[in-house]
Amino acid sequence: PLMDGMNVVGDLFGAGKMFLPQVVKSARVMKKAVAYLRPFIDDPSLTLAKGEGSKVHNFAVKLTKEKEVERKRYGYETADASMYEALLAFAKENRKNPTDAELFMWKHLRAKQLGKHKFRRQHIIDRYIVDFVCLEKSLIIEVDGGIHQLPENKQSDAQRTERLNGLGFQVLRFKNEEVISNIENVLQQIKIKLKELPSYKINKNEKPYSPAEIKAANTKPSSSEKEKPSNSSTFGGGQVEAGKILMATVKGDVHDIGKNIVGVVLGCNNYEIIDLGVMVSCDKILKAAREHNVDIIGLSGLITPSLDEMVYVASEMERLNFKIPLMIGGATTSKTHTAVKVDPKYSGTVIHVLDASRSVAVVSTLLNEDSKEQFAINIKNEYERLRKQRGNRKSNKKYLTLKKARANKFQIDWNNHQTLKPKFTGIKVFDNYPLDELTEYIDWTPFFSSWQMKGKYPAIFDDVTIGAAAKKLFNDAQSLLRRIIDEKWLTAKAVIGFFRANTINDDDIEVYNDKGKPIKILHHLRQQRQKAPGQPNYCLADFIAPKNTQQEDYIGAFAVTAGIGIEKWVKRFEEDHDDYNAIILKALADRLAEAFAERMHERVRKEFWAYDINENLANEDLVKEKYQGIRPAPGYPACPEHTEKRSLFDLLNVEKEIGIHLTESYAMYPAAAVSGWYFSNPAAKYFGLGQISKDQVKDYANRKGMSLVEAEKWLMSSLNYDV
Ligand code: B12
Repeated sequence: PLMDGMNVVGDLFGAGKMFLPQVVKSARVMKKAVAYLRPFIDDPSLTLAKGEGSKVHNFAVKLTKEKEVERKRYGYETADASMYEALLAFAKENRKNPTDAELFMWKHLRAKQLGKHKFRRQHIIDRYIVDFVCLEKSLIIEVDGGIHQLPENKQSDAQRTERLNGLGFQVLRFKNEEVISNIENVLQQIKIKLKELPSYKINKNEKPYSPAEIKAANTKPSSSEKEKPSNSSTFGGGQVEAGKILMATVKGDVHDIGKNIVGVVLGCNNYEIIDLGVMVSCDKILKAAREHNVDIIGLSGLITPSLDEMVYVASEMERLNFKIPLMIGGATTSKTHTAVKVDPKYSGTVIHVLDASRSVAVVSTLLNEDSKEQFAINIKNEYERLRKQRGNRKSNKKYLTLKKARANKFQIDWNNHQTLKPKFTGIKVFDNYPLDELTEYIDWTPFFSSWQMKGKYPAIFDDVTIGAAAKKLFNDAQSLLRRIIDEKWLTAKAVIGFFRANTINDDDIEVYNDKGKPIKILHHLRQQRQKAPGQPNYCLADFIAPKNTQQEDYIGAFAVTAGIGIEKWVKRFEEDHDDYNAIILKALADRLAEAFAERMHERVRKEFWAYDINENLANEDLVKEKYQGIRPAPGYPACPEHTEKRSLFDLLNVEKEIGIHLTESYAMYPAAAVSGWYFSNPAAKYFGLGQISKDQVKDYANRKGMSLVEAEKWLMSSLNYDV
């Protein structure tokens, strides 16, 4: 019953009737219960007195008896007895919060308006909650939102319909838009169906009837029932049998919120998750996959360098003769990259999965004996098509040569510009920054997107569909944030620095010590897309005075973290099977790190560089970047090349001063960390580099003393050509 409960949760999520935070929260209850019962399940010798059977057995017998009593008391005629309790709360919730289309439909079905037939809404049948049902006619009406149009959800809907058909119900499905815009036609179709179907009179005084009895009472079996007998194990995300999935964040990458969310969602659908954590080498992944005999490998990655590592894992899987499917996910991954770079390396199935809500349907199809072969062929074909399309693409984008792009650089009139010296040069360390000061700088919108809840904070609370769930999540996050601060769970540290600097060779920034001796060269990249007349081709170096202007200019740098000490608390939550709070904690640490970067930048503008001492912006304006100057971070669109973090870390002595480390892929550990540059010039603005041509990549490789191949590897996501 516990796993069934998890399946219900997974199913409601799949059907778009439950949101991610509720899923993860429910999984916590289930996981704790499973952990509690595990010793009894694993060891049947844990028995009561002789002859009484195992504790588990007795528990189960008692439960069944209680359920029998309840069954009579509640009279939940159509529900699976073991699931009724678990589903009731959701059914009530759904009734309270109908979608616009459901509400509209209900207006037309309620109070026996349609041919005097009684309809119920959000009714439990077997292990499902159906939108509307006329029990007398065994007719179910489902009103589907956009999520049902996804191929993977269409499949689980089909399985659900098959199951309900198997129980003797006919199912009519309508799209939200059809209901709203063409209700007459919808009602007409329902009327026709009602006429066709025989009646089964329900007598309130009869003993409660089971789904099987309903089925028997129907004279006309459904077409799918004739073809296939119902199979009760198809419940829960639609899988025929659950499997084992290995999940890992690849070598050099530290992010795991997305991976963990996917793990919980799959866990709710009966899959066993072998989670290897973060920064996992290919060797370790493949060894564990063999040891645990897993059915699928799932890789996660957040930054560009991880893409290459995924390609490597795929080629190693091929070399070592693996056959199991490989799933690719994470912020920086894409269907195109998976099709073009990863898929050709592995003859087994490779599939990109966009988010947690799609993962269940993908996994269930990949493992379903009936569907997996065809699905694998379809995916291979689709990716082949994508590769061809990409090969044939005739881009109408025009690129300038690097020389021409440089000639069209952004010009600042340096003769009429007075650069401003910061209040100090060199570095300044903030060892234990008060977290309380950071809370008002938190941008909450990304916190909700981590949980797949789209909408801007605070307007998200008014959203008719997700508002209530968002508010609950927010309240839970606020309570945890209070504890983090009061009980000093996390330590925030920062180091900032200002250095004399001038632009050299158009695109590089030379950094000097106080005596004017060059100590570092920062390498930047220039936009190469042909721009509309009058529009420059930007490079960050344009915002620093060129050396030949004789102007003494400055650049700033920062590295902040709010994640020091987090491991202990995450571990505690995880040991307590509490993914919900573990994920909230990590997401809060990320929010605090970003808030810290925001607050530090504000202090830089007002205090440390002091070029805008009178600035007075609300948090909203800060989020909208209404301030003077910018703080681009290596990896972000203006400077997408991650290895430049090495120079930044050297200048600020980050490792030693505040303990943030760079991995081999230039990810920062602790994960809740941000680092970047400060430009103070009023003309400095954020921009996206866009794609660049080979002439620039060659030039960049030269300037950095890298091979072309290496430069192409680091710049993979920014190339306008295939390698
Ligand atoms: C929040 C955020 C942060 C936070 C926290 C990041 C984190 N913990 O994940 C902070 C502020 C700390 C941060 C820092 C940085 N960030 Co950031 N960040 C983001 C942002 C806005 C959202 C990422 C996120 O948390 N999403 C929510 C989670 C739940 O989604 P997810 O991880 O993608 O997972 C979902 C799916 O991808 C999928 N999935 C994930 N894994 C798997 C695995 C499998 C098997 C399957 C099936 C599915 C699956 O399901 C998940 C749930 O639905 C993205 C932009 C974006 N819109 O994605 C940039 C982004 C990821 N960051 C970026 C960068 C560059 C950085 C920094 C390097 C900047 C810097 N110099 O400081 C640092 C690096 C930090 C470090 N430790 O190294 C870039 C990466 C670009 C690139 N190509 O490399 C992005 C894309 C922004 C951008 N547009 O440039 N970042």
